[in-house]
Amino acid sequence: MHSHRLTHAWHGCVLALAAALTFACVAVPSGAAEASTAAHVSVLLPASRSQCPAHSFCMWQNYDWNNVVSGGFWSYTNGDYALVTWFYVGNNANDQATSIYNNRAFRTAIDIDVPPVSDTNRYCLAGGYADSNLVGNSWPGGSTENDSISAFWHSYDNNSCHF
Ligand SMILES: [Ca+2]
Ligand SMILES: [Ca+2]
Repeated sequence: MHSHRLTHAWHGCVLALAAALTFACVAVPSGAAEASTAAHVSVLLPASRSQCPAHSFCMWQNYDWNNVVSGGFWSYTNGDYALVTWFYVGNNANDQATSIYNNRAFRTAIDIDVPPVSDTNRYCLAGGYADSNLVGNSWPGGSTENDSISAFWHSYDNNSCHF
């Protein structure tokens, strides 16, 4: 499988570079060397919360807001959706999100179901809210939050979701 080999080759390259940088940091622990190393590390990890466009709610299939090697990334930008209305996250994103970032000044709600079947299993996230790993999180009803988000709702301010 050609693409499979490429993925492994890229992964190996990243690991080798990370190991080299770690060694450099330990071997030359001067302030200048540390600054240089930090800059290189940031280049090695381009995918992060910064991947989320302005005024958007974003979800990643993997933890740490990272889809460098694999995994989906989905963004829902303010203005593309009616406000205070539930929307399906889409077939690809449904029940997949493990890290999320509300890169909006306003609140965004999420729900376990679409359309929501009750008021129980939903959250109203504040503007700027971020969670790098939903594993271990639960909905108010007790079920696991990881790989379960199916709907989102854009509020029009940061006071509440105005359900
Ligand atoms: Ca996931
Ligand atoms: Ca769901």
